[in-house]
Amino acid sequence: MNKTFVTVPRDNCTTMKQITVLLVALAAVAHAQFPNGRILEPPVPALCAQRPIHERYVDNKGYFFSWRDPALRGVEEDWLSARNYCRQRCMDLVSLETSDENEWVKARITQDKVKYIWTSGRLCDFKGCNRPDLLPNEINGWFWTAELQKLAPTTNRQQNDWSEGGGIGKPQPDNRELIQGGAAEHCVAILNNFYNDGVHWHDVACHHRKPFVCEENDALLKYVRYTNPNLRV
Ligand SMILES: [Ca+2]
Repeated sequence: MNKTFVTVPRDNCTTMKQITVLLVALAAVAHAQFPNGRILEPPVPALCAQRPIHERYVDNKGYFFSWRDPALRGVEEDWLSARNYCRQRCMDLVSLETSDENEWVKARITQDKVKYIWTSGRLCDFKGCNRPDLLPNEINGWFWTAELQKLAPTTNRQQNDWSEGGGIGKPQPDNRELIQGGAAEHCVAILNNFYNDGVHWHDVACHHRKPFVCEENDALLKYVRYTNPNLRV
């Protein structure tokens, strides 16, 4: 059965006003997330027009698997760089909002024998994340950044795909690296049986480098089509 991995229905924004609001919101999120000067990149129309699509899902949305691109074979990126690669091409890191989409992506990771990938999942850990519905943060603060869509609470194990194992034998998200004196694990990766725990979601420190999966982003595509009416995007 296809389960939904988010807490509220997907927002199908259709007007340019809404898209503009979304882009402004994304920019604000970027500013808040990356005080070290790195930014969330805007789409590049020429790159959007040439975006490479490896496969399409049942909803016809295009997906890009970084390891299948000859130029990116063996290349691993940190979470923000991976997002920016996608975003410059009117895509974003993959958001797994339903169990069907999750299984579809996981099948490709398994088939291609990829160790792990970045998704767009992230913990809301910046200004504005003290909203009551996001608390306690480690349970209710996870969201798909590409769609600004909240994940189900981590305690609802039927509505997510967090691994039941990990580096210290605890269910994910376990913030293991922080507990062991390192960085906080605030980004969501899919690990391919890395801890003999199957193919499931893990919280991982965002500075780690991994291959990644991009998914076409409706808001970015609409924005670029609207602002570049003569470009075939
Ligand atoms: Ca973890």
